[in-house]
Amino acid sequence: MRRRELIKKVCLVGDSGVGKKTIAGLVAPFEKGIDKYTEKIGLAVTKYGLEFQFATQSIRLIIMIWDVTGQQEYRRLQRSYCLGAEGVIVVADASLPSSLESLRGWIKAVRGVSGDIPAVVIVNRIAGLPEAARAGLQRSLTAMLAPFNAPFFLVDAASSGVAALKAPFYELARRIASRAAATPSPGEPGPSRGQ
Ligand SMILES: Nc1nc2c(ncn2[C@@H]2O[C@H](COP(=O)(O)OP(=O)(O)OP(=O)(O)O)[C@@H](O)[C@H]2O)c(=O)[nH]1
Ligand SMILES: [Mg+2]
Repeated sequence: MRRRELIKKVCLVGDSGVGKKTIAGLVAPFEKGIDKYTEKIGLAVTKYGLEFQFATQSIRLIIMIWDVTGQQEYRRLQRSYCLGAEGVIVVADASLPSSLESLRGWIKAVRGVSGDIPAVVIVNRIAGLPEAARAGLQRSLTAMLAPFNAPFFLVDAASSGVAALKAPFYELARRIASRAAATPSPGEPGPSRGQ
């Protein structure tokens, strides 16, 4: 069994105020010093380690989550923040239709600089949605995101448990790890060549 340790950059994007910082904070609390940094330049990085087992290898994956603010004043920097990302999490707010309409644009913008990387979508603040509206939202997200091969997760930062908030991060990490399992990094021996 081959063991590998990989560090991958993940971008956390979405319109301003949709809950990116809140969700990232609940999933993996920021370190104090880094969080202060956020307020100044609109970026925080959270480290998150996971272990994946595949048929012929085990991968210890560390994802570095770059929380890229959605604020308009940073619009010009947002693409460059995502350079070199190997996964993207896009967040929207179920009570803000414009943030849902922005989802595709965010995926396209990040893939435009980082290539065809795995994407997952989080729709936050679903607590206030009546059952019928929730079903409608699920239908429209399914249709909207199918061309991007991006699964979506409905959550509520204020009332969902941490496990539900972690699910999209775990799913993205799983996709990144399985991609890495199939493609060796430069300098590493390929799976067919063994150790
Ligand atoms: N009631 C409620 N409030 C929420 C929820 N998620 C986030 N908030 C609040 O919404 C506000 C904005 O959340 P942030 O996490 O800062 O949003 P952001 O996406 O990081 O915003 P930018 O950095 O501007 O792009 C904060 O005051 C949060 O406390 C939620 O699920 N329910
Ligand atoms: Mg933020």
